Amino acid sequence: MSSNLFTSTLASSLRGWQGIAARTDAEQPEQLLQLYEFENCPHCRIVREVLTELDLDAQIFPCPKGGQRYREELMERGGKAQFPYLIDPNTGAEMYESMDILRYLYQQYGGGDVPLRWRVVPLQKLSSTLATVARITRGMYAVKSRPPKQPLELYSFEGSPFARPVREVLCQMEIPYILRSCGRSEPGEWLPPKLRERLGIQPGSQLHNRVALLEKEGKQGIPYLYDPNTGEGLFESEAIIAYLEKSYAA
Ligand SMILES: N[C@@H](CCC(=O)N[C@@H](CS)C(=O)NCC(=O)O)C(=O)O
Repeated sequence: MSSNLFTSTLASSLRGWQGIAARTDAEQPEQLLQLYEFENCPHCRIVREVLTELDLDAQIFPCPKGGQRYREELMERGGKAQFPYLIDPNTGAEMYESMDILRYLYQQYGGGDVPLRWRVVPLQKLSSTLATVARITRGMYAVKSRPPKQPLELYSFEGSPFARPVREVLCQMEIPYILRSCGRSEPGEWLPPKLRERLGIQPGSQLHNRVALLEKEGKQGIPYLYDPNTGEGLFESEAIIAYLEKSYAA
């Protein structure tokens, strides 16, 4: 196992594997939520975990430290460079503060009740900070890149050790993308994909993005990146990262 995958697995473990299970009963907004964030920010991670749990898609505007593309935009809009910042065009709500965003998302799209585990805020923040430490500077600082014309699309769930390195590279390169939430809602999805294939198990997820991915590509591997600028669709984190570097590195 590479050190990248090892520390990514460690980060997911430190979070107690939150940001994997998804509910099937949450309401879907008509217009995409918008999130200004960066990948290795402990507060942003909490919001992304809730997006996975509520099966919500979002347009991500990556704001790594030293970034030029979206930090300025947020400064103008919200008045300060603090992350995360959520915009909900469906209701006109906009806000800083991860815990306010979390409560808002549960209220608006999750039936109102905030699960008990989110009441122990200091513990949640501590373990998210430890997960950040585990990734050191990955997904933290901007690198030079060429902006795509249209945002990319990433099928991902927050706790995936394989999807995280892809999100980190998108973040560092300040590449905007539509996060297509693809958590797990069926017991069979917790089996490793290769074992699943060998046993002939098709978990039969009802989550809209997993259904769409199966229809489009014939399988449900996560992460999956689609680039509307070139028409390319790729599975496998290493192949996706190589593609991003080839296509968008300055
Ligand atoms: N209480 C806030 C704290 C947010 C916060 O401190 N975010 C850090 C990133 S982890 C930040 O915005 N730092 C400024 C920067 O990165 O420029 C929350 O929970 O959202």
